[in-house]
Amino acid sequence: MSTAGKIIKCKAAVLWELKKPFSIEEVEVAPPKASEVRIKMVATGLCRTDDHMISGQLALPLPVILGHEAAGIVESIGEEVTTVKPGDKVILLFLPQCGKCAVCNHPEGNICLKNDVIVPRGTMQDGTTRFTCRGKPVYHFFNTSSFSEYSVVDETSVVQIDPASPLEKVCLIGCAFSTGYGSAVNVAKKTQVTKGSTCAVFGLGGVGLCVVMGCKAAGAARIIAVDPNKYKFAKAQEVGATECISPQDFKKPIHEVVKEMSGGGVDFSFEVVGQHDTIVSALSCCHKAYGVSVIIGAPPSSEDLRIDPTLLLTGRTWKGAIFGGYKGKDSVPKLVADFMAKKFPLDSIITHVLPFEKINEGFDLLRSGKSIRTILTF
Ligand code: PAD
Ligand code: ZN
Ligand code: ZN
Repeated sequence: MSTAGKIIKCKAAVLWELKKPFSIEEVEVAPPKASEVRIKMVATGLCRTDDHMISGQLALPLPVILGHEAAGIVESIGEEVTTVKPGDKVILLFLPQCGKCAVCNHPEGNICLKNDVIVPRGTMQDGTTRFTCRGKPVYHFFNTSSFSEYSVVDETSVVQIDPASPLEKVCLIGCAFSTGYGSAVNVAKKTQVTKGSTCAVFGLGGVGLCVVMGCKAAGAARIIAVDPNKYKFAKAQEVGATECISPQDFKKPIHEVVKEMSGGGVDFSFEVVGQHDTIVSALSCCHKAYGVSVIIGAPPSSEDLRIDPTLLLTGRTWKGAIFGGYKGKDSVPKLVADFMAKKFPLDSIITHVLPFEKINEGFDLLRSGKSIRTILTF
């Protein structure tokens, strides 16, 4: 490869300030260090988590290159890299799997201790960045930074996938699909949705719709979908929701409505919005004796949530999951294989495909509730 070992100049969407549009800039992308991989991006999805970063709901250092739901092709690798090689089709992993830490070595759990998600530093493992723009270092995001034509990630944050897979679709396995689907079928055995159960899903964005798919795949008999934006209902029904309701259509609190609909409380509930009120509603609407509620939406950081402990005392289980509980290096290639075997659809949640330069338009669509997932292609 002629670019290996050299700085690559390319276009990236840089966020200089919170709550401002991205500016498309020329950036310099340094070659990968020993345990790193440089990737030519092919497709990236726009996720609400990126938007939480833009709005400041989650904290991170600036200027930054966001983006974490992506697929691309390996351009070059550092000398210690063994699991991918130039030319491989890959998915980026916003949750790494180092294979060495206590979490990676435990059968449950996926928050590898090498992650840059819980308290983002915005750097590579060695504390430095590979991006420069206008002479200034630019921070990484979740060790993925896919809103750039080229990005450098640690080897633990990338995995090879089937060379036949369509990258502009399977990029969704890098976040929305795995997060939503895995939350239903995989988030620890105890909370796995059971056959014939009743589920409630709060929030029908790209992630919430994949929770609906997961509930259906696990054999749920009823899936009650909740969202104030009724535009989302048709898609929810298409992927398996049996009833769709808007909180705005009822005078009483939505958890009371769901409890009544399910004869005392649902077996499983999922919060896929990222707000405190919906986190509490989701917990409250699951059955007081055996209900399980899973938090998926990313709530505002460093704010306390108050709940009545009686909600748990009576027997409810309250859980959370990032990336659907999947260990990325192990699971993502299998999920891509399942997609190739037509075990689940991804087309249903892709409503828009735009060229990378139209990234600000893509986020406007997300914020106005007019899109489910927008894919940017490079
Ligand atoms: P999205 O914005 O596409 O979807 C959110 C949906 O919630 C929209 O359809 C809204 O209309 C709906 N909504 C808003 N208010 C309410 C309400 N009061 N009741 C019910 N629904 C409501 O986002 P997304 O699907 O990309 O992401 C959803 C959340 O999940 C978001 O907080 C994101 O940061 C988080 C997320 N978490 C993980 C993880 O690993 N845990 C991964 C990806 C995204
Ligand atoms: Zn995401
Ligand atoms: Zn690890």
